[in-house]
Amino acid sequence: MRLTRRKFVQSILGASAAAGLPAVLSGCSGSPKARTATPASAPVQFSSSSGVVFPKGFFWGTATAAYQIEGAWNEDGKGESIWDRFAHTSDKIKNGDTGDVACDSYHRWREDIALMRAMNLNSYRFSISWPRIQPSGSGAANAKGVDYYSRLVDALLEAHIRPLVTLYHWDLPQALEDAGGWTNRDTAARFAEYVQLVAQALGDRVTDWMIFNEPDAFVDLGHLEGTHAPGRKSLLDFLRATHVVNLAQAAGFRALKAVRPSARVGTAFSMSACEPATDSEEDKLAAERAHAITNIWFLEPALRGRYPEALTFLPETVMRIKAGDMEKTRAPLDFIGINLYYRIIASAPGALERAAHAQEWLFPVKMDGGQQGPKTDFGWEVWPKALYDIVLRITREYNRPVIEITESGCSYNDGPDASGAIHDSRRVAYHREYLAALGRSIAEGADVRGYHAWSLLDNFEWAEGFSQRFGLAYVDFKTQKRTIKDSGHWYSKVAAENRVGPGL
Ligand code: IFM
Repeated sequence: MRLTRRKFVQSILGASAAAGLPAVLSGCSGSPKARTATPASAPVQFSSSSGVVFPKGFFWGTATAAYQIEGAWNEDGKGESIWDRFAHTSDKIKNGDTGDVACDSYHRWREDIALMRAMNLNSYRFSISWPRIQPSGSGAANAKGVDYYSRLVDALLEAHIRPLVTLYHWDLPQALEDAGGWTNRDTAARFAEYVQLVAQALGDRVTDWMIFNEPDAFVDLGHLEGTHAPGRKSLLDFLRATHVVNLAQAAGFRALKAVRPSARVGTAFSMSACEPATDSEEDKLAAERAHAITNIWFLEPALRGRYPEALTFLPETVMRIKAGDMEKTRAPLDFIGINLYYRIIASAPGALERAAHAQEWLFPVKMDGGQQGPKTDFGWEVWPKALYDIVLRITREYNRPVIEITESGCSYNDGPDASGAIHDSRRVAYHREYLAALGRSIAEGADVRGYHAWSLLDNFEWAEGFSQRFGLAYVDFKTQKRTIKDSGHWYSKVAAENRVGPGL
């Protein structure tokens, strides 16, 4: 996810250009962690010393995803997903980890709600596993799967926690992948049918929905880089899946609204502020192209019925765009979900690189991570200003939409000390500084309604298995014991007081 266009760029510029892109940029694709001697704590870019108060009714939440926490991979009639298949294939996931049990939240969801209550949270973003509802991707709903989510929703509402439901967080039914997956146009129709079933089952209680989580990530990592399920490595598949997913996003939107016209529907887009490496015109153009491919590749089709202007050279026939399709990709989202972790530094490739690949289809941009801020244990730069920049850019360019921060967080692998406490002060600093940056963007006019820390629990981090801990609560994966970390205790005060700043 994010910074994941490495292979796309590589395919176009060729291997020599891509050699300039450090592996660490492939984010959750399982890249090596570059621990550097940068400062240990989050940089203070926006002072919170006088206090940053959030708007009344602000949503304080955490986010999770079904495959990353539920486990119970083959219980109660659930079908196989592409992630089950991928994780069960050798050498795909670090240490051979799988999501078969994960955090066992399928059985321990009551404990997880208790954690959120203890943290004073009023919003919970979780995803629904499509193959739990439709084991083979079509046909009638599996009653036991529906019951699980129905009970979860009821218990959340009873705890005064808003359910914010993601309809697809990467676990496609394997049967649909066998029929071509996201490169097959029919998958968009199957997806709309699934959305309709879920809306009928939960729409009387769930009011806020997200169609997709990070479409750019699952399309890129799963179809071009091959580091995520279903593990394809093809530029053609990447382009074709892009278009089918854009059609599915709008088809899902319409299906939901048809069942529940008053539902509020968005998508969680992964975004990064894209900065030019220098002031040169070439690097500025590269930054615009990086923005187009990273941030609005799935947003422009929804809101404006087109692919981003900076990428107008895309071949329609290769993407299998049919006449009238771009009208079909339109979905007037009620809000924009932003998942943001870091920034991108974009630059134009040198003349030599360009000359060497002049015959290729040119997409001249190199993307690197910033190097000034401290790094998380995943090797991602901590750069709060990225959140401020992207929130204000989206606010300016999309007519001040309603925004929710649907994810932000950091992986630090601090474990319990002798007394069992987890002192993850770097995570506290991360969220404090990102929230201060967010507060400033709100003060400057952005309409931001909520912030969801990734994640409630340490969980299955895709190709990284259990090696990257993002949770506000620590999970002992042997016993499944949950312990709220210092960051979770801190976040509970932030949520209760609706502010960061002095003493917080
Ligand atoms: O764990 C992922 C999540 O599934 C999607 N957004 C980023 C997180 C951290 O990599």
